[in-house]
Amino acid sequence: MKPWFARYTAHGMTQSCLVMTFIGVAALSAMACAAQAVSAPIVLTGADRRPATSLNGEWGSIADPYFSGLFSFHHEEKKNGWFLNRKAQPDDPFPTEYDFSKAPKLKVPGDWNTQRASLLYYEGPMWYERDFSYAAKPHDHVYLRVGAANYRSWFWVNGQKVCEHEGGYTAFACDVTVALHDGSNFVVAAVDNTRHADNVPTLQTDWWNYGGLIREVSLIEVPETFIDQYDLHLDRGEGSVIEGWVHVMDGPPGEKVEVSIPELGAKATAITDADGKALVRMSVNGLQRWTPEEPKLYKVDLSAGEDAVHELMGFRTIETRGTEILLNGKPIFLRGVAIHAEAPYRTGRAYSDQDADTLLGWAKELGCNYVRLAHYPHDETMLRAADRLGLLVWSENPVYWALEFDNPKVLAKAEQQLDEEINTSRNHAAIILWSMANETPNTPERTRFIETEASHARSLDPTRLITAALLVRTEGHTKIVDDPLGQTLDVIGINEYIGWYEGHPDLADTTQWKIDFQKPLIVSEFGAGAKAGLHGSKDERWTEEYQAEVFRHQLPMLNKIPQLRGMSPWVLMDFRSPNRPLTGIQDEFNRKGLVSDQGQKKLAFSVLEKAYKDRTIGKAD
Ligand code: GCB
Repeated sequence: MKPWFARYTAHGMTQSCLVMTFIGVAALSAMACAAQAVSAPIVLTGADRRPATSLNGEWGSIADPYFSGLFSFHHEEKKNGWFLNRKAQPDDPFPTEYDFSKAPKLKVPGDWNTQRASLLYYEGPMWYERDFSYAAKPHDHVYLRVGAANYRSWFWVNGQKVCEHEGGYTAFACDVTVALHDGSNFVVAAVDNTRHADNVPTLQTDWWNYGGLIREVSLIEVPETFIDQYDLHLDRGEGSVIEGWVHVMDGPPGEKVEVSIPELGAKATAITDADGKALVRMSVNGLQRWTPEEPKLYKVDLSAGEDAVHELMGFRTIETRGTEILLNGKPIFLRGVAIHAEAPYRTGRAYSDQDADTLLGWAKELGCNYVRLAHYPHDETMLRAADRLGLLVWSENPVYWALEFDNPKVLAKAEQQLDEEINTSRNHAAIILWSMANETPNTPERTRFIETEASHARSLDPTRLITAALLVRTEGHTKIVDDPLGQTLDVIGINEYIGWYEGHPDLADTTQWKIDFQKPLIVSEFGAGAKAGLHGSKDERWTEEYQAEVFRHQLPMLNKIPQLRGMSPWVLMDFRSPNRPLTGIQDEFNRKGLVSDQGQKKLAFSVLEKAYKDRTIGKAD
């Protein structure tokens, strides 16, 4: 995501640029692109707190593996792309070959893979179209807000290109003001989930590459100058000051911004600077801090000129001291579980409040005060639910396994997604950790890449802790945590699979740990596969008994690590992954869930629940 001062950039390429990119024509004049540039998408903080016209529902859809809707190799002069009209027009020089109104429907939000059997494995471009009516209001700006579109997406309103976006798990908003008209309108989107080596994530992951408009889509109206982003948090130093900033888009400097928390009788005013940013400091008396036990949320009103946002926020501090993690100044142990954004009971991408409540409800039942939301930013419904339920959150950038770490374009993509993740969700009290990466190979290029990413994250948000899930080395019976990346992190995350990818569960009993960093350590993954309902001996892989046995040996081992400050076993619920083909057992699901995709709790669930509830794991807090 480009900063707000660089809205008009090559990021928003024109149709011709896009075609050229697609067919790989190198000799495209940069001038030609720039001349017709559309605005780059922006991040609208707290978009879900604004009144919106939902565009969720059924969209006409056409799978287009050759991207013919955009371009035909045989008819280079073809001008009538599928984005221009709802259906081929009579004056089209080519035969009528598409009609969105007759095309099969796809539900938005929702991945396409789990909506139609023939699309389960589909990877490629998909066209979407939907009609909507709009009553024009003079002076308003209108944004098309997309919760996430995996992986690349392009949008047209009434045939006019409005924006494009890369990155499958972050929200963005496209200015559609000039493309709209009074009355009937239509929006066309092309979403392409083709994997590429230089994408983030890259070619291989251990989750399903669910494609499509996977999160909510809506229209949001704002005044001509409006609040696009803000950050309000409790000052670490002084317990009774809320500080931060509010950014006003498209306004002249000197715009007055007001922030108030009526319940506390607190109010602050500030003036925007030349960049549109107003720094806020507000004394608060009698603030009840947000904690997992009492996740107190306050209504917070922000306003600037004619614009207003009504937030719901908690306030807490997070920091480290030596090997401790301090929440509100007090040491805390993170009793957690890792979660994919996989929909319970129906599979596919999770997107609804109900999905979030079910997943996080199971985490609460386990006795968790913390969740690792793996391996990409989850949607706002999860974060709102975590704020409400009192679950601390690890939020993750999809820098997963072996990216092209020596490719500056890949770094730019990772940073763009990080910008969008942080600017969308920085006001959630639940989030305490920004995770830069998962299980990346220890090479100098990788280390430089993630160091750059980490300093970027710190410059965007110095109030939270930076982490990453590292790989561990083994020498004999000793696990060694010495990845040089550890120097950059505030909290070390490590993944290990003793008893599953490595030896028998009792190998944990004799395992020693050598950790080269005097910092808090979170075991971000351990676990074992089990098919729900498959019972047998504790030595028989894939049985619930075997999985429970892995937990029984892991927990005492982990308890001996002096600087252990949390854990998030892998994983709360079984999830689809093409890496897991074992017929009759996996059937293309990663079966390391403590709960099956159909909600059956496995034996290991109660082993972990008991340890968390009896506080036999971790230091008491
Ligand atoms: C890992 C990965 C996770 C996989 C898991 C597994 O280390 O971080 O994405 O799903 O192992 O099940 O192998």
